[in-house]
Amino acid sequence: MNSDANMIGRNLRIDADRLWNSLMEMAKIGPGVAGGNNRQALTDDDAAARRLFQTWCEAEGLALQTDQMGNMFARRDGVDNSLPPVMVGSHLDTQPTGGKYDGPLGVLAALEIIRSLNEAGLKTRHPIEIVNWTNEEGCRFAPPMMASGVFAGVHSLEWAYQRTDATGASFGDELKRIGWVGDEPVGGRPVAAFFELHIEQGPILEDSNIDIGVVTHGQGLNWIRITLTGKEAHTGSTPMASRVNAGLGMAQITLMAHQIAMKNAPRAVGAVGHCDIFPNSTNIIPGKAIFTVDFRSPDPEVISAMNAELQAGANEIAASLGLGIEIELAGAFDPVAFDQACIDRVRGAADRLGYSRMDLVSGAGHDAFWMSKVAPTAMIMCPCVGGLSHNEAEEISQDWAAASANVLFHAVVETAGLISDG
Ligand code: HGY
Ligand code: MN
Ligand code: MN
Repeated sequence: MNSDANMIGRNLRIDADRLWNSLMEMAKIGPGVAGGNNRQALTDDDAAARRLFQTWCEAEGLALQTDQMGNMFARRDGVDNSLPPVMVGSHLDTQPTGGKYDGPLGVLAALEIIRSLNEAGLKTRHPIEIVNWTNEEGCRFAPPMMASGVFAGVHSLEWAYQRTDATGASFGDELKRIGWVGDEPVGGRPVAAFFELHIEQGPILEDSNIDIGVVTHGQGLNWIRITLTGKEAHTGSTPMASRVNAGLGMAQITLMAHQIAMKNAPRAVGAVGHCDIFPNSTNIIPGKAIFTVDFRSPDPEVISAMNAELQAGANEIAASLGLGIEIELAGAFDPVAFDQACIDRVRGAADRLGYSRMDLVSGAGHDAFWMSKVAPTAMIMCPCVGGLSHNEAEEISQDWAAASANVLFHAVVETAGLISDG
């Protein structure tokens, strides 16, 4: 920030109560059954959340544009609109048993920045765009961070439209059904920088009693989807030796995936979170099992070695049980290193505001991972209670939300260039 702007910038703070109230208001849409949220991508609840976000943006005089993946861009003009925008945002879709803050904190803190700039009557040199990325979670339509992936040129629009959920509904059809297919092309335009605020979703910040996570890197991921085909038969009258049990194969491969992750810990993690078994009847030997192994590591070589070991072991298990096997890479992204200049702005903002900070590697994937391919990008994290996330009991404190939103505020306006003449 220049010296005058620094005077103004130094006193910039968001309105903590207004941010918290917006978070609680958004959390009313797509409630879970235990205090969290079930607002999965492209459901009617996702559509309702989009409409509420649109209403709030329009109340701040922002111009809303939507692209063909349903990504929403709410724009506040700068003094020089020939300059590329500084983008700031996250996602509003949640897991089926998600929390209130995973995603919405990043979108609504961005909105709070605009509300605070409007209140202060301040302008920026660059335009600022708040972003709501479609389908970050990837739980209904794999892979995760799908729409930011199309924006960054990692996936094609056609490929994304063809992805289907467990019922066979396609992404493209569902986006049309909820009425959020925008006119704008996806990506392919200059972005000055992208910042994302997100809860840590792990225990490090809280255990260290640190306010701000300065995310320098993010670990990579492989989602390996396995389909096993056996033979449905009676669980009572079929001799053990002649069973072709897809459920047994899934259990053995799930255990093997865990053992591979344990062998590579702490440099890697792994689990099976998704599994469907058919016909899922107590007295029928499962004829089919579809499940997904989630492997992650900051080291891409570790991920590919784990993947190779899993595939070799899974084929052996399938052969020993007489099962058919198909293996698909349902999601993948490499480890990411964020932009040093953006990271330095986050560090400087935390120091200027007097918050404690520490560098972090993100365990979870985020839209910022793909945005780092097309723009200078950095992430800010705040602690979460017990490090818990992807659980309806996910919780943060209002102070954590306010502190991290203030750091985001300063990093964004420093990048956008605050104009001191208001
Ligand atoms: O899976 C992830 O890391 C993110 O929550 N989509
Ligand atoms: Mn998230
Ligand atoms: Mn999530």
